[in-house]
Parts: sequence; structure tokens; C-alpha cells
Amino acid sequence: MDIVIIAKVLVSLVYIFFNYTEILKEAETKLKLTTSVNSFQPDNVGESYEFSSEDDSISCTRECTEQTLPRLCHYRFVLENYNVLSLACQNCRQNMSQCYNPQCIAADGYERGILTVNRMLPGPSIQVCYGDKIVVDVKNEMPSQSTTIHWHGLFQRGTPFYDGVPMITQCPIVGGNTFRYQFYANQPGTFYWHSHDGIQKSDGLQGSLVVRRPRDHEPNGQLYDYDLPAHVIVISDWSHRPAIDHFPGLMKPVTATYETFFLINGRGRFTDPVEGTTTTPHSVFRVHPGKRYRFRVVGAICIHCPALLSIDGHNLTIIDTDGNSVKPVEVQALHLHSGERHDFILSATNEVKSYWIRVKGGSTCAKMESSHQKAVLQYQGAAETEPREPGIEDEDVSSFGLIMNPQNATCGEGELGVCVSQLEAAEPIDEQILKPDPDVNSTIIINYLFPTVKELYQSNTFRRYSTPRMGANHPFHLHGFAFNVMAMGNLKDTEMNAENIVSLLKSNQLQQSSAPPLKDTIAIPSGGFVVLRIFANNSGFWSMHCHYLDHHMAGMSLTVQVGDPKDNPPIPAGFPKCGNFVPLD
Ligand SMILES: *[C@@H]1O[C@H](CO)[C@@H](O)[C@H](O)[C@H]1NC(C)=O
Ligand SMILES: *[C@@H]1O[C@H](CO)[C@@H](O)[C@H](O)[C@H]1NC(C)=O
Ligand SMILES: *[C@@H]1O[C@H](CO)[C@@H](O)[C@H](O)[C@H]1NC(C)=O
Ligand SMILES: *[C@@H]1O[C@H](CO)[C@@H](O)[C@H](O)[C@H]1NC(C)=O
Ligand SMILES: *[C@@H]1O[C@H](CO)[C@@H](O)[C@H](O)[C@H]1NC(C)=O
Ligand SMILES: [Cu+2]
Repeated sequence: MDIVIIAKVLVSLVYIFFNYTEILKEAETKLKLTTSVNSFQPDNVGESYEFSSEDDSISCTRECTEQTLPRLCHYRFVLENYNVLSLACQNCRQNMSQCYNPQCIAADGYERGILTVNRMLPGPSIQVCYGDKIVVDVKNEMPSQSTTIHWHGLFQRGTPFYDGVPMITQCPIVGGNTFRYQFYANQPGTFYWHSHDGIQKSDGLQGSLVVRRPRDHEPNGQLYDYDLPAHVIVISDWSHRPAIDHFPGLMKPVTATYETFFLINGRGRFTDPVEGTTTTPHSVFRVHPGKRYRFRVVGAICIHCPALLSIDGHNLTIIDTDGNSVKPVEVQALHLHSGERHDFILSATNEVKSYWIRVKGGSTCAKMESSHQKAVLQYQGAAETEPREPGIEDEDVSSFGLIMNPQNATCGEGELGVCVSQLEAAEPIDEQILKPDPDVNSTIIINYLFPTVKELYQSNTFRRYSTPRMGANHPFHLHGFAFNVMAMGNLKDTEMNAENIVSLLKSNQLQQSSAPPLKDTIAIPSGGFVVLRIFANNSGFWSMHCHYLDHHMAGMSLTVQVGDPKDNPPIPAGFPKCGNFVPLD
């Protein structure tokens, strides 16, 4: 079945509005006046990190109020080959307290080689205030691997060369080299960073990035009491084999070794059929009874395993998607696809005890026994850390009630859930986005190509190998922009096609929200379509691709050129170049 993305690009009035050099100069001046810190930021955003005045004096992770002055936030990322349960962990498998040793990565208690930034899993959390400048020195200490880091969701307005897409915005950073990324935190929201080179993020090269603004400026700021650094939830799919075994993939996978697991902030447990369940620690999120908390969830997921998140005894009030505020929606569970972020409010108004936070795999992982993980929501004053209730791993999804962003979400009749296309933006939408006719229409049809074995393997030809799998939806991510989600739907059993989708949209028969929300990653339903609009005022070469690693690797990727290269901001002096060396003589 064809899948249609109809991208409607509004390209008028692009370059009249601003001048990159002016924007940068103004920000630099502001920063020079107020910057006193020039040392590296600590990697200190851990489980118990709340704002404290001591940390606030040096750390960019601080409360962001109207009085907050911008800071220069300088991070050092050292990328290495490392391992789960290294010597740093001592006897962590028997003595849980040792799992918290410095540089110990316990993960789910299964020893394997991984890739890390600063020997952390996930890597350091960058948490800054709106207006700060983020500088990251990425030192590649992985021999024989090149790398880049992409700052997922940040538009890189004025700095497209720091978008971190290898061979499109920069030459990959080779082993032993350091590359400095520097850009302004000029969008509030929940983002993340990850390697954009090859399949490295699957092995551990990713972490969260949060930009806070004063709560008074948040459309939903009055609905919660706290927005704490420790309340960022990074959900990642996990494997007990190195990523390279999955890409392109093994032909005869032994189910037990091919299984997909999950980690929550790099922690969890798994059940070995012989040795039983590991005793590594779960992530713990602490709350005070009676208070309302903003949680920020990152779907740091690499493959076709969307994560269904729920918290025993609590509803989730969704207030933000991909860094864009939406009108609050109360649900019982939240579905996240690869690359998506959602923020929710949790009211700690239930009985004072501990509750399970549950993650369960969907799509191709729905039937996999390994595909779940738990973390703990602990009320201050609760007698024990671990909830007494058993972990129910096989709960029927339908028992959850209302699900935000359900699977195959087209939100047709009879479907229980809230689709992202039904959310309403909480901040005003540019009127030009809503005008019936965009300036440019572009239809992108995505599908699989199934070459025959004969076509793939002819002597003296080398064709890119891929192992396509059916039935999946495709979470597409666009760099450089957030798009308004105008419509989303199903092409099955309907007369719809690329042509009439546009006219139906024009006659207002498709739009599901009076204020189409902004996102930068969207799951295109299996056999369905999405209609997206952008106001093309950020010139550069922007990658747009399926966020499933294997699909991206297999070519489900394109580049959107906005503006003429001469409109692009000037490239920094000495920016490294790469290329072939094939002398003709
Ligand atoms: C567990 O490890 C901690 C920290 O190293 C140590 O203080 C404690 O004695 C250990 N407990 C046991 C039972 O070995
Ligand atoms: C969660 O929402 C459901 C449906 O609206 C409601 O019945 C239930 O009482 C709510 N639970 C809590 C803990 O607020
Ligand atoms: C670019 O367009 C978006 C959407 O209309 C708007 O919110 C933003 O302010 C514009 N940026 C500039 C620099 O004009
Ligand atoms: C885009 O599509 C609409 C609806 O079919 C059409 O009216 C309009 O002329 C198209 N615009 C361009 C620039 O092709
Ligand atoms: C989603 O759609 C695919 C393909 O149509 C199907 O195989 C799968 O069962 C659907 N998943 C759900 C949860 O409906
Ligand atoms: Cu895909």
C-alpha cells in the first residue's frame, strides 16, 4: 500500500524578515554582557536532581524565570566504546548499591559492549534556559568510527551547519577529532540529541535536551507546580546484541537473541529464561504528595517498537508535543514513536506509596515477551521504593482506556484514542498556515521496494542491501522546522488519493483540529497519509526521513532545500570539508 505524505510548503516572503548575521550579533552581545562561566558543564542531571541554589550558580540546569540572565553552557562530550557492567560496577549484580558507582552502567543487567558519551547511558542531559548559548565539544574517541550529533527538534536557525547530518550539513567527525557545535537555545521545549551517523544511537549515543522558559510564559504553566530536571523520561529500545547485528540484520535470528527490550533512563531489568529476573535498579521518579508535576518524555526509540507509557493509579494530562504546547488532554496512556516527545502533567494526589511506571512495546514488538520495562513513581514518605503490586506485563492495550497517539492512528470511527491531528495548538498559529492555498505543494509517496535476490546479488555489482519488513507505520522527522499537522487519515477502503486529499483539505473536510498542532516528528499511519504545512523561512538543506534506523539506512530519506544556497547563513571560517580522492592520472 502506498503511503502519502502531502507536504504543503508555504514559501512566500521568506527572506524579507530577517538577517541571520544581525540575529547572531544581537545574541552574542547579550551573552557577552552576562556570561561569567566558561568551564565545562557538569553531567549532573540525575535521579534526584532538583533545583538548588548551590548548583544554580554554576550549572545551566537552573530555574528559568523572567529575571534569569542567559548563560554560556559549555559541554564536553567524549564518545567511547564502553560496556554495560564494566569493572566500575564491581558487584552490582549481587549488591544493588554498587550499580550507582560512578561510571557504572548497569542497564538491564545484561553485559554487552556499547557506545557512550561521558560513560553515561543515556548520555548527559542538556537542560538550559531559553536564550542560553549551547556549546558542545564532541570528541570522537571511537577508533575506526566517524560520528555527528543531531539536536533533534532544534531548528538551527542561523546555524544550519550545526544540524549534524553527515555529508549534508557537515563532514563526519573522524576518530580522534573534536568538533564544536554551538547554537542558541532559542526554542523552548523537550528535545533530544543523538548520533546521526550510521546506527550508533542504537548502541547508546543519545540523551535529552530541554529548554525551559519562565513558567508564566508557558500556556499551560498554571496547571503544574514543578518542572524538575529529574522528571525527564528517556525511553529507549534496547538489545542484547550490538546494533550492527540488526542492520542489515541476521537471516536466521534466534528469537532469544533478537529480542527487543526497553530501558527507562538507561535502567531496568530483564528476565532470563534460565537465570530469572535481574536485580539491577529501576529508575525512580520522586514526587511530593498533593503536587502537580510536568514530566517530559523522549521517545529515544530506534526501531519499529513504539512505546506505550502508563502510570499505575494516575492519568496523564498531555500538554505538549515535540516542544509545542497543546490544549490539555487527559488520557490513561501515551504512545510514543521513534523521535517523538510528549510532556504531561501528573497530579500526585493518589495514596502515598510507590507506583509502577510501565512501558510496553507496540507494533512489531507487541507480541515480544521481552518488550517492556518498568520504572518507579515514588511519593515522598512512601514506606518502600518498589511497588508491592506485581508487574503485569501482558495487559491488554484496550484496558488502558484513552490512549494518546494510538497505533495506526487515523482516528476514524470507532477508534479509541486521541490522534496528534486532533490536538489543538495552545499558541496562536500563523494565519498564513491556515490559508486554503499554499504557495507550493509537494507530494511524497513512500513505499518499499522489494528487489529479488537475483537483482541484489549479481556478480560484480553491489546493490545496497536492505531487509524491509511490512506493516509498520513510519515516523517521519523533518529537520529545521516544526510542521502544522493539517490532517491524517487512512487510504484503505476509501477513494482517497493524492489529488483529492488536497481538495478535501481545501473544502475543510479533512482537518481534524481547529488549531492544527505543531510537531517535528509524525507517525504516518500504515496505509494512510498525513498533510503537513511549513512556513519556509529557515533557509538551508534539511533532512527529512523515517526515524526508524533501518528504514533511514535503507534510503527512506530525502533532503528539503529551502532558499538558495546564497541565502544560507555564512559557514564558519575553517569549517572542515571532506571528499573523495580519486586522481585521474
Ligand atoms: C554493598 O556495597 C556497598 C557499597 O560498596 C557496601 O557498603 C556494602 O557493604 C555492600 N553490601 C554487601 C551485603 O556486601
Ligand atoms: C482518570 O480518568 C478516568 C476517565 O476520565 C477517570 O475515570 C479516573 O477517575 C481518573 N483517575 C484519576 C486517578 O484521576
Ligand atoms: C518563521 O515562520 C514561523 C511560522 O510562521 C514563525 O513562527 C516564525 O516567527 C518565523 N521566523 C522568522 C524569523 O520570521
Ligand atoms: C496547490 O494545490 C492547490 C489545490 O489543488 C491548487 O489550487 C494550487 O494551485 C496548488 N499550488 C501550486 C503552487 O501548485
Ligand atoms: C496496524 O496496521 C498494520 C498493517 O495494516 C496491522 O498489521 C497491525 O495489526 C495494525 N496495528 C494495530 C494495533 O491496529
Ligand atoms: Cu519507516
